[in-house]
Amino acid sequence: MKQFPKNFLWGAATSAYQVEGAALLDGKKASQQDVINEKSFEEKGFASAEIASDHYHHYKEDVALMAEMGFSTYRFSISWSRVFPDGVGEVNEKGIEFYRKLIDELLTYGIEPIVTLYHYDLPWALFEKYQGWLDRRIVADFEYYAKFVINEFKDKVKYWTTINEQSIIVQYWTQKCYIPKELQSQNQLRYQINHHMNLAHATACKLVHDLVPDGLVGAALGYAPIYPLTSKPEDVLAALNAHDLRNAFYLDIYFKGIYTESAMTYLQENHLAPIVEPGDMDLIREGYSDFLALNYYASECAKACPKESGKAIRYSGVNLSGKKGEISGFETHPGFYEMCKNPHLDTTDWDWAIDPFGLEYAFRDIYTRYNKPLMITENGLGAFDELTPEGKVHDEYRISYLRDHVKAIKRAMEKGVEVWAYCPWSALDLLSTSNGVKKRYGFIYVDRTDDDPKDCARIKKDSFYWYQKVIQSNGENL
Ligand code: BGP
Repeated sequence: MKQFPKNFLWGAATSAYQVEGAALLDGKKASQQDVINEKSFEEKGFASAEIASDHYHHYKEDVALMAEMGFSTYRFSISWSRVFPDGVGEVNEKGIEFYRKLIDELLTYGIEPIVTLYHYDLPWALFEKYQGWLDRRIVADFEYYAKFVINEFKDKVKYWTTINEQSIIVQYWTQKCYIPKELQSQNQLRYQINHHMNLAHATACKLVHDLVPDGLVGAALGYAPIYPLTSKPEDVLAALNAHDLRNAFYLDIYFKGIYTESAMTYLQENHLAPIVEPGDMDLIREGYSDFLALNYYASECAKACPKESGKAIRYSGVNLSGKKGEISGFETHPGFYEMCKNPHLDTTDWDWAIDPFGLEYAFRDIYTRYNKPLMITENGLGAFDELTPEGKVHDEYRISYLRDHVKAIKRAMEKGVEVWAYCPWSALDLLSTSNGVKKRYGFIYVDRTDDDPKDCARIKKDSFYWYQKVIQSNGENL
């Protein structure tokens, strides 16, 4: 079997609001995630982002644990409202200082930072000013923020990812963005937000190319390959339609600087297409990507949905309970496709299909279409972990999930796909975007519950020791 290259980057990922806590400390002001998660704490009992995993106070301990696992990289995001509490204007010295210390700590251990500029946490001040991503003015303010951060770390950070998971933001927009109630039925705005993000992404790519010596930049895309439910031609075509709107619609922007024709045509016919102004596509083309960072958890499945079905347009449902089968529905675009459950795959407790072959398939397919290097910036299994009275977490299910996905990467590499890094989600337990802290992903257990932050003590799970061996053997000992 092909070996992982010597300089392959092994690590894991987190995002600022999900792990840091200190939501209103040392000059940081609220982000939209502080507001969204406060509400979900009140309504659903999921932890808020106020303390999260308290990484802000535990970062030294956390980086030491990463080093103990053998990490050669760590993918994390910078909180915009920690650096610029009002989105623009005066920098918050204490805020930027936190990231200076974090990055220096990583570099001391020889851990290469992969920095994400934006992971769902828009400064609330910019929502109040002009409704954030709903308004084009956001692009200039994002540029202001990105330019500062890139300049600040240009000598220490080589790998940059711009915006996390535009595809997922379109699907789950009220979770990932604050959308006022009265606008929530206006689905065109999903694609308008996405268009503004395309402009912001391109702007950040240009900044990295201009400012960072040897800098490399790309988006971190939430990606699921889409299988047809059956081999009936209409289902196969539906899967292609779903691919075009859910995947190619982003990849074509990043690598070809165009909107996918079939997807755009569908959106135009249904009055969903974004307003594109003169010059926008030039900017998008200039802001090319060097690589694609892929967040891969699951594959998806689609079937035909005739226009005459009488169904309405709807977007992805979510499973809030953690009981298999309780997902609240599937994305439907009559006349184009309807997403559905894949009967051949087992799922997590939150109904995410477990499918290592899907990763191999995605890598092969993307590499053939775009021929750009790939990295994994998220991949993992959300589970109800149990802390035993002896203080252990036996997460064999997570080891098995990760092992199968590393094998899938290896198989893709054997077929020529260039892969730079593997950063599973997540380095340590953190606040889920949709299910509180009881849904855990980390190699390191964080001792807290949704309603009690306790002391957030760190405990090494069985997967911690497994991953340590994987890294030590450069992916040989699985
Ligand atoms: C991705 C996000 C992450 C992360 C992960 C798991 O979509 O980039 O922020 O949380 O999914 O999802 P969840 O937290 O909903 O389980």
